Amino acid sequence: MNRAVYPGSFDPVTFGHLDIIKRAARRVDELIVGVLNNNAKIPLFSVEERVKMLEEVTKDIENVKIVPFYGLLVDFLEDVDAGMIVRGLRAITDFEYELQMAQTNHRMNPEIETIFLSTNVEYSYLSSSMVKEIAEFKRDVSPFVPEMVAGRLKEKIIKKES
Ligand code: COD
Repeated sequence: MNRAVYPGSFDPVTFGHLDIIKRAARRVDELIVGVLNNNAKIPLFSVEERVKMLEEVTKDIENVKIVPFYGLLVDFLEDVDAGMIVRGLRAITDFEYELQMAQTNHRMNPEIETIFLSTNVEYSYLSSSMVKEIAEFKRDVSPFVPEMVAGRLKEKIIKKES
């Protein structure tokens, strides 16, 4: 089976992520969206919340599975028996980090390849951190994230402030 992993923080999932998920899923038998659960980064949403949101927004794509992971990405790929990592490239600013990650992962396991999908121009400026900042200042985030995610962001910000 041609199985790939699209890993990320997805804190929260945006239209940019969703576009990469849909396009990657069309090219593999199974796409596993790996949701990072490492302690180093303190996310706004818990891993359970991020997984749930991803499950909801991908429910109509049959060959997509959402799985949380902890530790090294290469170990996760071995656990789920996948040989390919999918990443999205937005701009030159992504490139250095992405190349370093791809080469490190390949060095750790030469059987693993990373493929890059270029961002859809419509979403090239979009990042989860910007969406969170916009939401914190109570502006509308519906152009950037699915409606359900916009609702969860609103709830989360209200909870944080109370
Ligand atoms: N358009 C297209 N692609 C996009 C967009 C957009 N608007 N926004 C984001 N993306 C892409 C990103 O470029 C990335 O490819 C992916 O979507 C996920 O993005 P994020 O920001 O949610 O996830 P990251 O970049 O924080 O994920 C980092 C990992 C979790 C993959 C990384 O930290 C990791 O592998 N950690 C595990 C520990 C490990 O193995 N470390 C060694 C690695 S060398």
